[in-house]
Amino acid sequence: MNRTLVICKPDAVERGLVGEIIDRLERKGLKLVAAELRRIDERTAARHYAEHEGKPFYHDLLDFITRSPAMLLVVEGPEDTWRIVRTLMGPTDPAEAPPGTMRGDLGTLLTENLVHGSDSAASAKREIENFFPALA
Ligand code: 3AN
Repeated sequence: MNRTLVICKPDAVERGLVGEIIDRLERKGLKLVAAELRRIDERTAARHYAEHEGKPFYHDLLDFITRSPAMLLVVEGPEDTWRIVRTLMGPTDPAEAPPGTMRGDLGTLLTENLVHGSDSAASAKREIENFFPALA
């Protein structure tokens, strides 16, 4: 089996969409192996978004992801589960996300796009270690 990290971001928790997001993951056939509502601390957020350090939106991104609790999930499925989750999420920009995807159905803003999913097997491993060291 194969695992990936999903974050229902603060906007999803604030809007009451966590159930909807988990429902879609579960109906697809993925299994929850960890779930925690947690306000992400600055250091964990900085490690998570290290690839964006120096970009113009970096500080807003950290402020957003740490502003209120997020629902952190580890989900399990077949090979390349990260790819299955990314397909369910849709593209980063909700304006380009097709209907049927989480971002296409539920969001309008690039800066508050509801969910994060690891973008490779290597990212999944690193991100699970960052948020759930006991699972690594
Ligand atoms: P994804 O969340 O699809 O993996 P990333 O990792 O490229 O996308 O971007 C992480 C987050 O950074 C996005 N969810 C978005 O909120 C923000 N972001 C990415 N690109 C931009 C941009 N050009 N302007 C503002 N925010 C951005």
